[in-house]
Amino acid sequence: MVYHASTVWLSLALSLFASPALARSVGPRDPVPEGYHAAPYYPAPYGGWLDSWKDAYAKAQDLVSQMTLAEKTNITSGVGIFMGPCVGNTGSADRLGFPQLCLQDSALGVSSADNVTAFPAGITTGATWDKALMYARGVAMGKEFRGKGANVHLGPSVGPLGRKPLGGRNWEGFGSDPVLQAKAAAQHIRGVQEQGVIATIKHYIGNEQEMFRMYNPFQPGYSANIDDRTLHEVYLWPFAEAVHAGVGAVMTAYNAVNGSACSQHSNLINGILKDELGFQGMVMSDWLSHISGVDSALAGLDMNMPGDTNIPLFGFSLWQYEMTRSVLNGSVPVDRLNDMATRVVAAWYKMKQDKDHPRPNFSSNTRDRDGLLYPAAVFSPTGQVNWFVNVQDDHNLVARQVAQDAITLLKNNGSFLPLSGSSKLTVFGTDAQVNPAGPNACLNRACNTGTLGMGWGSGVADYPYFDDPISAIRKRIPDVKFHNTDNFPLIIDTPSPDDIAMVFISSDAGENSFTVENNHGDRDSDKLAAWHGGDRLVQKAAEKFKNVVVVVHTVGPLILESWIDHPSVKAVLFAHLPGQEAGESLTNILFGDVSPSGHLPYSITKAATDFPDSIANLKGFALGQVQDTYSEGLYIDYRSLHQQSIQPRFAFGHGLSYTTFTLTNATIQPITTPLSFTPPPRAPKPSPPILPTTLPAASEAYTPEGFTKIWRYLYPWLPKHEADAAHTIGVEGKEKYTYPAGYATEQRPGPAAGGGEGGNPALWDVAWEVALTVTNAGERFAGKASVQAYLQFPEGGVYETPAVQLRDFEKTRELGPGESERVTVRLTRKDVSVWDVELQNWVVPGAEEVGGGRYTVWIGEASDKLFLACYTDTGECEDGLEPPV
Ligand SMILES: *[C@@H]1O[C@H](CO)[C@@H](O)[C@H](O)[C@H]1NC(C)=O
Ligand SMILES: *[C@@H]1O[C@H](CO)[C@@H](O)[C@H](O)[C@H]1NC(C)=O
Ligand SMILES: *[C@@H]1O[C@H](CO)[C@@H](O)[C@H](O)[C@H]1NC(C)=O
Ligand SMILES: *[C@@H]1O[C@H](CO)[C@@H](O)[C@H](O)[C@H]1NC(C)=O
Ligand SMILES: *[C@@H]1O[C@H](CO)[C@@H](O)[C@H](O)[C@H]1NC(C)=O
Ligand SMILES: CC(=O)N[C@H]1CO[C@H](CO)[C@@H](O)[C@@H]1O
Ligand SMILES: CC(=O)N[C@H]1CO[C@H](CO)[C@@H](O)[C@@H]1O
Repeated sequence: MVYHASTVWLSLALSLFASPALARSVGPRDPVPEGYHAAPYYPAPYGGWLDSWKDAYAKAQDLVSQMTLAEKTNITSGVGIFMGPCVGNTGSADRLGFPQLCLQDSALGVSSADNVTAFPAGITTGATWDKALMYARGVAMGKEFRGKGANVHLGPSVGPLGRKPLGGRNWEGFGSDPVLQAKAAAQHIRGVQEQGVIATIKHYIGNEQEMFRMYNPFQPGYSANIDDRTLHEVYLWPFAEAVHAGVGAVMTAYNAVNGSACSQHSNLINGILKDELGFQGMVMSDWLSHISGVDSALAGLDMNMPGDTNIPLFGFSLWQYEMTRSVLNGSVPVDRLNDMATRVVAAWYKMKQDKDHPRPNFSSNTRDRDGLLYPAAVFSPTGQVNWFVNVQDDHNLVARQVAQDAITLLKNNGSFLPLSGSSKLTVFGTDAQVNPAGPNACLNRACNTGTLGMGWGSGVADYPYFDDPISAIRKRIPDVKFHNTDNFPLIIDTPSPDDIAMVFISSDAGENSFTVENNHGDRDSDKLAAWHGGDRLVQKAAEKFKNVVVVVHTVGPLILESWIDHPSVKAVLFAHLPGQEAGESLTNILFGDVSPSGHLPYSITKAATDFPDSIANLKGFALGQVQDTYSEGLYIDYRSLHQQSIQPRFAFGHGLSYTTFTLTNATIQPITTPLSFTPPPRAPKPSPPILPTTLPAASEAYTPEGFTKIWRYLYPWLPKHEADAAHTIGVEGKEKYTYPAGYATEQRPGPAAGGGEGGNPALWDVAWEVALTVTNAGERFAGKASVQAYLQFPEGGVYETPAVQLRDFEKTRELGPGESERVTVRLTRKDVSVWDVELQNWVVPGAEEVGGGRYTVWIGEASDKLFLACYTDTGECEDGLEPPV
């Protein structure tokens, strides 16, 4: 979440409510539905016990051991919103050479900055189904964040996961499936962090709609009520994979889970993230979601962003000077603050930011060269804030490749596409041309004017330029007719039978901080219809023209029924959200330079009601806490449709090519088998070395003499008398903080499901490998094939599982006619496991100990094109089968 400086004064109107007394402790909660509970989990596990982080922790401990109390509290909190160049700026420990950290949005590029690349959005990247491109986009983005001097990249986003088609921020992530999200996120994280930038997996967890997500003085954020198995097998899955990939930071979500706010949920942070998943980096709050001081620290939060309470700009924080006081008075144990600070510094060392990491050379607050250094201060010094460093390099190439390889051909009746250069084309729709006021005319892209390249909110970046579809089409067909309107013209030349209408339509969504055309972040107003009457525009064009091609820029699925079967509608392309490279990426496909190879990262149903109410609808206003209960369990997207035997219009994973592929000669190879029912026991959790826990001297908290404070900037210091008073309480130990129920101080041994980054290391043992030959069976076009592997669990058994679940995918290189490639997909122990809530562990339902059973690995180009299967019991593969669903 990001406020622009121009909204500062708006926020001031909230001044009536500005008081630290608004803090909400973990204490009494609003009632959640029967059976959902947020069990306490204390204490916060120390970081530093895993080999992969050992060196970083050794250096971090050395540095933190030299820090004063005020230095430690300084680096674990922001210094206030708009108090520096980045959307988040921490305090520093300058004396020891530890700088302020710059935390910057977004998941698709450096936000609020000039001379950067506006990459295709996450949903577009997911639609490529191409791990190499997911990685390459991460590499390019990491270079840009580093080049601008950011330490922390606030991406990737895998939460929302895309449970609700109407959800506002689904497009920031990679698609409505845990494995697609997980593999894309892992590639992205690897790419970004290899450039020395800390990636942040967000938003942890259950942020599946925008409306009512935030705590405010009148109402708590909604509660996502999720049962343990669903959490593990669906929503946590991509977070676990991100931790396994070594992600340096996690951001908590605005909403609550089971009634307890994510920023202070001890079970989610201490229990699941830090103990079970063994997360070694730092956990930050989402912007202005910090609602308790001591309690959030005890629950495992390591960094408060941007430093303020949830009402910003008054110079109030629940940490900084209050954290200093809480440690001095004995409420927050010294070892907790040490661990918080060490986690922050360890992430910094892990990405080698101690070696020549650039300082921020841009400002999120202005595009001018000079500006206020601390815009939120009442009196701020000014100086140079923008150096206009161009970090784009040749990243337009990877951006275009992603945009192009994501384009998903849903329908192509009679091989209508590709077009020839002599096609007689008439283009309709405002979505074909860039916003006439400029691509960045709307603050945070909070409008849907012109070609839709990204959604709105904090998850955006400024376009350096915009290659729009109409300009790219004119390069091919200079005299193309263009009706830049969403109303079909009343008078139009009668088209001849070979005239082609190309209609551009869109659907937008974004963050709840902005409302666009009555959509409050989520698509609550337009729902699953095209905006601006786009469906009507297609119908009118189809009445008039014999040949219609529809191009859709969209944040997610739409209902296409009003025109999809019209005989004039020959071809439909989903171009998703292409970012700056919307034009040539599209014409390369339209005119057949390359075959389309994108595949749907979600299902497109015939009716919104094809999903149960808990998925299909947003939760509306309620008195007290809005309750969003995941009563559908594991059954979202295609899992839900299979369960109900409902045929979608276009299935998850669907995508056509100009050529055809055959998948043959499959083999299945056991690797680490037989599998025991539960993973081999984890290694005991070593006790990491810890720093001394003696109460610091009060003097470590004194404001230095002669220091001139900037009014409303957040500092870690206390006036001498306050520091002394807090210290006295801490030494006497008579006044006790009222700790939350279940509070404990003894480090736990760590759960059986843990043991490494992401969980028990054995979960990543490859159990089976399936290899197959993909051949381009066409005669004219080259193309890339998507190979998708879906797992069917053994029949019977005590664990009910979805009919099939995506477990791995690969994309071939471009294969010429007749060319082949051997492709391998893999199943890990985790892939063939389910989460047993009694055992609190991953179990293998087909293990021999429990009677064995056949797993079927279905391979195909889409979830409804599964004709090839391999069996784990016989080790055989069969072709030409009826699909299982
Ligand atoms: C939420 O409540 C359900 C039902 O009791 C439980 O299975 C799950 O573990 C709880 N989740 C968290 C994160 O506490
Ligand atoms: C805290 O950080 C701010 C901003 O970098 C800095 O001015 C101040 O000196 C720091 N305080 C300590 C104790 O290092
Ligand atoms: C210590 O200070 C914190 C922060 O102001 C406060 O919440 C807590 O109640 C205090 N604890 C004691 C024992 O005074
Ligand atoms: C596909 O095109 C053929 C003619 O080429 C037509 O008969 C048929 O109705 C079309 N199908 C759809 C679904 O539009
Ligand atoms: C089939 O796969 C096997 C095993 O990888 C390989 O040796 C063989 O050459 C393949 N045959 C064809 C026709 O692709
Ligand atoms: C190369 C480039 O795009 N430079 C731009 C960097 O940003 C400044 C300010 O917006 C522009 O004037 C430059 O053209
Ligand atoms: C504040 C700061 O470090 N600015 C630097 C940003 O990058 C440019 C170009 O590398 C430098 O000249 C600035 O000093």
